[in-house]
Amino acid sequence: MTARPKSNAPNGVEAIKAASNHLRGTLAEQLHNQSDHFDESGKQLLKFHGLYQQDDRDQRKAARGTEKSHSFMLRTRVPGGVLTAAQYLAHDDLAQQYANGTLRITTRQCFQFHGILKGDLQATIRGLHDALITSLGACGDVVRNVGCCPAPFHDPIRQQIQAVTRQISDHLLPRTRAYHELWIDGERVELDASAPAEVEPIYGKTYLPRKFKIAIAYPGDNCVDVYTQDIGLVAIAHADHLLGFNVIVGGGMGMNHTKVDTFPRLGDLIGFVTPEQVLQVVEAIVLVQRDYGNRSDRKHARMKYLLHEWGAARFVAAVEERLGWALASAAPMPLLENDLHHGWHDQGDGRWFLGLSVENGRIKDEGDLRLRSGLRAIIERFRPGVRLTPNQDILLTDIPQHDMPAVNAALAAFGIPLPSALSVVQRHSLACVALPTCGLALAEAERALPGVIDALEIELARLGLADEPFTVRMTGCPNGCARPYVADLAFVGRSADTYVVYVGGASNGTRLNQPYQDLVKREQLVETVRPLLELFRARRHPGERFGDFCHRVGVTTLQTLVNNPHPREEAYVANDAPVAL
Ligand code: SRM
Ligand code: SF4
Repeated sequence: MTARPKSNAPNGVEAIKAASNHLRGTLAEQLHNQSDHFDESGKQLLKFHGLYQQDDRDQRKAARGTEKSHSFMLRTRVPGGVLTAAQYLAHDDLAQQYANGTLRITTRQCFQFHGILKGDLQATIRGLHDALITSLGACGDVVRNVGCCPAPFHDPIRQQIQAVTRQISDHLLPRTRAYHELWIDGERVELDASAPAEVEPIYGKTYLPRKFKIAIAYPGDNCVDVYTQDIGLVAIAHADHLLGFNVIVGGGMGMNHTKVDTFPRLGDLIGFVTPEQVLQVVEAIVLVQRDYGNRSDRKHARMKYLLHEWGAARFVAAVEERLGWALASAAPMPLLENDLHHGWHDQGDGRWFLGLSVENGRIKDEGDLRLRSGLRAIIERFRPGVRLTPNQDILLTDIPQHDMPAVNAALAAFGIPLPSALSVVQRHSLACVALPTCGLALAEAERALPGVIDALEIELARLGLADEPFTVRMTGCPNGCARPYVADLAFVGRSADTYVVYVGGASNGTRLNQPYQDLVKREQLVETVRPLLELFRARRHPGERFGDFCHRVGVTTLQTLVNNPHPREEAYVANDAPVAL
C-alpha cells in the first residue's frame, strides 16, 4: 500500500491558498455582490475563516432540482471547550437572530451555527467578536480547535492542562489580518502587490497541507480520544505536580469506502515532553507536516499518511532535527477511560458542576424538551461557567451548593432530564451532523441515531444489558466526524439508507474496530446487532466490555457464530487461532 500518488504537482487547493494573499482572495468583493454564494476558490478560503458554504439538502430534494439555495455553517473556536456565561448567551442570541435557531456542540468542543445567509455573515461574526469569540482557524488547513478534558475539578493539573491548551491554540492561530479586515473592520481589501508580505511565521503562504488536530487528555481520562488526533498529548502527573506529556502522533479517522489506500489510524506514542518543552515540540511536529505532508493529493494529505509512509522512527528523527535535541522516552501510559462527566460533581473548591447529556450535541427546543430555552434561562439566572465536551455534551460549572436545588427545578420546568434519567446507551452515543446540511453525507446520522438508540434500548433491556456502558457512534459517511472507528459499535453511512456496521473498538479509544457487516439498511441495524449482544451476554468474561468481547472473539468468528448458532467448539476460530469463548 502506498500513500503517495503518482503526480507530485500541488493540488488545486494549494494554488488557491498560494494566490490568496493570506486568505483574502476575492472574498471581500464576493461578500458584497448579489449572489447568495461564493465561487469555488472563495468556498475554499472561507473554511479558514470558520465558514462552510452549504445548502439544505432536504429542500434541494423537495424541489427536485439542482438549484441550490445557499446558506452557511459557522464554527466557533473554543479551546478546551471553555466559555463564559456571556459567551454562551452570545452564541444563543446569534443562533436565534441569524441561524436556524439551534446550536450544535461538536465532537471537538466547539459550537456550530447552521443556516446563516450570506448577508448575515458579517453581523454574526461581529456579534461573536464582541463576545471575544473567533471562528478564525476553526476550519481550514491549519491547527483546528485544540481540545482538552473539560472537567473543571479544582486541581492544579487540570488548570495547567487548560493553560497549555490555550497556549497551543493561541500560538498556532493564523496571524493574517484578513479575518479582521473582512468580518470585523469591514474594509474592502484591495490586492496590492507592492505591500510588504504579511508574516505567517508558522504556516507560510500555503498553510498546512490539510487540517490538523490536537487534544490533551487528563491522566486516566481519554474523553478527547487522543489516539485519533494528529497530535495527542496525555498528561503525566505525580500527585499535584504535572511532569509533562506523552506525545502521540499520526492519528486520524477519515477514509473512503472504496479507496483501500485511505484508512483510519491510531497515533504512535513517540516520547515524553516537559511542560516547558511542549509548545516547541508541538510546533516542530506541525512544521514537519507543513514541509513533508502530501500537497498533491488531499486524500493523502493528513499527517497520518506521513507516519504510515515514513514509520515513527523517521518521523521522530525529522522532529528532532528541527528541535536540535532528542525526545525523552515515553512515560508509562496511565490507564485510560472515557469519562462523560455527567451529573452533579463537587469541584473541590466549594462549588459544583453539572454535566448534562445533549443528544447528538443539538441544543434546540422540541416538544416538551425545551433544552435551548432551559439552558438559556439557567445560564442567564445563575451565570455558571460553560464547558463543551468532546462527547457533544455540556457542563455548567462553578455552581454554589445552595443553588443546586433551584437549578434542578429549572431543568425539570423545561423538561430537561438529568443524565441519570437517560439510558446508558443513549448517554454513550454520538452522531455526526450529516443530513441535511453536510454536503458529504451519504446517509442520515444525527436525525437517525435517536430512533436506532430507542430500538437498541429495548433490546438491551430485554437482554438485561441496560446498564452496560459501551460507545455507539453513527456517521453519515466514512469521514469519521463522530470518531466511529474507535467505538465499541459503529454505524457508518454507506449509501442513502445503508450503513457498514463496525464492532470491536475500545470504549477508551485505544483500539480500532473492524467492519462486521456491510450494506445494512437503517431499519435492520438493531436486528443485525442483536445476535452479537446475545453472544456477548452468554459468553463474555466477567466485566468484559462489548467492544473488548467482539475484539477477543474476532469478526470472522462472530460472523460464523451468528450464521451458524450451534457450531462445534473447534469452529470458533478468530484470526486463525483457536478461541476459548
Ligand atoms: Fe468533520 C468534514 C462536521 C469532527 C473528519 N466535518 C466535515 C464537514 C465540514 C463537511 C464538509 O467538509 O463539507 C462537516 C460539516 C457538517 C455540518 O453540516 O455541520 C463536518 N466534523 C464535523 C463535526 C461538526 C461533527 C459533529 O457532529 O460534531 C465536528 C466538528 C469538529 C470541530 O469542532 O472542529 C467534526 N471531523 C471531525 C472529526 C473528529 C475529531 O476531530 O475529533 C473527524 C475525524 C478525525 C480526523 O480528522 O481524522 C472529522 N470531517 C472529517 C473529514 C475527514 C478528514 C480526513 O482526514 O479524511 C472530513 C472531510 C474532509 O476533510 O475532506 C470532514
Ligand atoms: Fe458529514 Fe461525513 Fe462528517 Fe458526518 S462524517 S458530518 S456525513 S463529513
